[in-house]
Amino acid sequence: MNTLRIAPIGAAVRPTAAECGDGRAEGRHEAMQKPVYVLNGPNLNMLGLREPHIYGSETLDDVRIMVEAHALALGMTVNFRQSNIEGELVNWIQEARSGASAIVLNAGAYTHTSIAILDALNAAELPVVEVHLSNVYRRERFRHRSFVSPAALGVICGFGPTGYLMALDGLKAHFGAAKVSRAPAG
Ligand code: DHK
Repeated sequence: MNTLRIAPIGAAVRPTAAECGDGRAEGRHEAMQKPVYVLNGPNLNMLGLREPHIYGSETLDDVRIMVEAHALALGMTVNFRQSNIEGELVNWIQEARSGASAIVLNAGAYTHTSIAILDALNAAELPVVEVHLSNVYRRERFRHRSFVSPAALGVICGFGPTGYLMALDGLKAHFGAAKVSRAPAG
């Protein structure tokens, strides 16, 4: 007979291979063992100083601390980085293909210009969540076009740093992390 094992929210319950039921589910679970790369593009190192009426008063370090704490609560790990250099972001996305389970990307202004980043994201073959602190659709027209969106599982904008946490929640749901699983009666 089987009993139902219910874990507290946030606690990681690891399904056995048999519990996974099929290879795809098992593969998804294994993928979650790797960190989520949280990548930030140009000028995001200026958060806190830069146009606070648009981007808020938190620094990028504040955002990193929030993201790391939220990931911990979800039973995930993150690798949080920022670069002003397009090629460095491309290199990190290439690295993520084997080193990450997913990518959360705020590509800053490269969102609106970079085919190189789009190509790298497509090559990475990972779930991608595009994040923007501001609601880009309430801003200039040139911010309405995104070269990241065609490669993204989802897009979050306008919620400030909370958007990064929402991205992790979305990935957690996407990977279907087991909160309820079956175990043999003891
Ligand atoms: C950040 C930027 O640096 C801008 O170039 C984007 C995005 C919007 C944000 O809202 O986080 O247009």
